[in-house]
Amino acid sequence: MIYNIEFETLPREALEAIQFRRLKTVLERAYAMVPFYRRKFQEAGITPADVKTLNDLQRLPFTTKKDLRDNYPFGMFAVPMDNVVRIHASSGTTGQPTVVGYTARDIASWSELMARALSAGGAGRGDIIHNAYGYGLFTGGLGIHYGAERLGASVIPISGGNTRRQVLIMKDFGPTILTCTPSYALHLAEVAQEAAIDFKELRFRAGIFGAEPWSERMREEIERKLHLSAVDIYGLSEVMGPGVSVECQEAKKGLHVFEDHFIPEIINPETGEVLPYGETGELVFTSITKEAFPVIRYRTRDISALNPEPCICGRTHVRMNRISGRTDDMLIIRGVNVFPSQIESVLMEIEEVEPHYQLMVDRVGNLDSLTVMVEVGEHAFSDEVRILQELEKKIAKNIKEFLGVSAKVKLVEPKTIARSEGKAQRVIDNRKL
Ligand code: DLL
Repeated sequence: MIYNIEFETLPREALEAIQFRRLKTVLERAYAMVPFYRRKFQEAGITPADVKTLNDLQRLPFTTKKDLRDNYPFGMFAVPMDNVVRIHASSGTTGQPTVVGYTARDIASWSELMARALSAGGAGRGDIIHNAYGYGLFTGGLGIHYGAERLGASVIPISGGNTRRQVLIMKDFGPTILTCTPSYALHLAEVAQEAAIDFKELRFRAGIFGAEPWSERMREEIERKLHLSAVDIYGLSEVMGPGVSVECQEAKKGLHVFEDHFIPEIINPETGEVLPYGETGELVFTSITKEAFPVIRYRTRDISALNPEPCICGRTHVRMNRISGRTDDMLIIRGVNVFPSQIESVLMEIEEVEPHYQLMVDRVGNLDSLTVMVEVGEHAFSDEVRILQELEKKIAKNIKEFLGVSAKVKLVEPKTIARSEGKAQRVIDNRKL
């Protein structure tokens, strides 16, 4: 169901008129209120008044994660602190977290966009949403929560962790929609099985999964194990949180970007050049409604492509492809570029292995080595050593064939790779230590 039929199905021309008007307002606010933006614009020799069409957006400078860090904690806020009603922060794997703020109106827009996203994922009034995204500084828990309430659904604010208890609550409360990271969804399936709870007998109809990369094969696996229909939801704290884009249940082919609130661009990460629709590159977002923390041409480092083709669901907003990696999670193994998602795709083709894996990169002498650790199913693990060794060889051969990189494959026992309650840690890069 389309939650906001008027805005989600706007014809392109009307949508662009709204985008332009909102863009002008946000540029003026950022220029007037945030010293960083004023300085950046002045260095580029441009003022908000010079932006006369949507295309002029391309003349504005980019904003990077480093810029946000340099202004830690509140330097990028565009409203006085007494208008800020909420603060979140992205954990970040290295260095300082990025701090973001929201006015009451920002929270209202975010709730609306999350209501749209949940609705696109199949939720509605009368649904019970089991929300296992973490509550706290992370935007996942509260973002989904406010959207669920706006939608008029019932939300169980279970947060992450205490997985045993979660599966009991699933059995007793009968939730119909599951929201969590895809890796946690698989973990829930495992723990349910241990507790002799069959997902087939639960009431789940749909799941709205995101916050970390996952593949099409991972979707199939989740749908099969959890007996629900899974869609992908994307977002990032700097731009808002979850609900920047989402797949629709009708097509499940690319994520609709809520373009009346965010303008997406794809750029060549090396040159900064804007790429046409269909080409793959780094996603860049400009927020055009946020008051407290506007971002202008924010470089996400996420890799995707934009697809303007009309969608069978009726939404007119452009779709982005599922994120295929990050410009900074690309591993360069002896000169070959490899994304963890590509390895995941190769692994998921192999029937005997489970969707739990970890990549370890080491440097021995001057040479990089990649070890792929992947779990095998209970059933396969009881096989003879010789059979397991052959399986390792087969996986290594496929990785070499599809990605051009040699990897050492290590099959590990079921349930030995650490499970995460939020985002899974897929790569351990010992080269940096
Ligand atoms: O992960 C917001 C979120 C919460 C999205 C719940 C979806 C559901 P951050 O912690 O700031 O925010 O992390 C943002 O996570 O730049 C991507 O690299 C990655 N990411 C988020 N969603 C997806 C997705 C939240 N669907 C960073 N597919 C982003 C792939 C994703 N990567």
